[in-house]
Amino acid sequence: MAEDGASAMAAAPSPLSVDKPVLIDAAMSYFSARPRFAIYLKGLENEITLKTPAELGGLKSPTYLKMNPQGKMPILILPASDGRVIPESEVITQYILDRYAASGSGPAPALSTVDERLTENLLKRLLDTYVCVNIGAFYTTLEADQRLAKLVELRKQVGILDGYVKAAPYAAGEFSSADIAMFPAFVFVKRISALTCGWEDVFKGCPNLAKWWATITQHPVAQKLQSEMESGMSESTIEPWLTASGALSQFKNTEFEWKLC
Ligand SMILES: N[C@@H](CCC(=O)N[C@@H](CS)C(=O)NCC(=O)O)C(=O)O
Repeated sequence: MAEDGASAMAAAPSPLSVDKPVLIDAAMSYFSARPRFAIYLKGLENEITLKTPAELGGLKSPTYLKMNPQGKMPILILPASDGRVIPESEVITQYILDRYAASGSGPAPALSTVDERLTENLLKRLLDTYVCVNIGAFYTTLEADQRLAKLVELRKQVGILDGYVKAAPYAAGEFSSADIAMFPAFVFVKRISALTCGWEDVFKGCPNLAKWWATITQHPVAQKLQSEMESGMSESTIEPWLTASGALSQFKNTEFEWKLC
């Protein structure tokens, strides 16, 4: 039994001894970009070190799996004095915003109104539960008909999300953790859908998301993040894994209507 709440939360102690927090992430990863967004907002580039999974032997290496049995990134490895490893992009992001609340800029710890806080939470919940689970359809190993079904579902879920976006001016009204969560996911979807299926506009028929996008892409930290993610997603970088998963050859099969927007 855990001795206190903190150790109960830390399912996986770190096998690494670090003197500063380390975020394990990759430039193109839309989940990793979420805490990176928080790091840049808070000006923590010198406080939190960024490392790639490869530097720890990869996501499925014994060392990594000891820290996150899910074998997924991002994780935040806390200093040896603490010893915990925090998994899950949203939890890491909230931890950074909370722990470093007094630093840099960023969303208010709590948005001004009940309605804004409700929207912030709902957008993140819908994003993670229904949108992000379908993004893998662009690149994971799937039969072509399953791939197409997931892409159709993705379009549907983006449309549902649109119905809750306020775009006044940000997703929940004021700038919030909903913007931090949504922005990297849509940078990724826009880029990979253009490169694979020739999608012209994932926000077609989604006026609120389109309006929100016009605002969020003016944010300097969002611009930095977008540029990093897009540089990490050059055709030459993504082609090997699209080829290995069979996605690339399926997208060339014109029996399927891949261009959904
Ligand atoms: N729910 C997790 C999802 C993380 C996730 O799926 N990350 C991807 C990279 S974008 C990953 O590690 N994929 C490797 C795998 O699933 O094997 C989070 O929010 O952090």
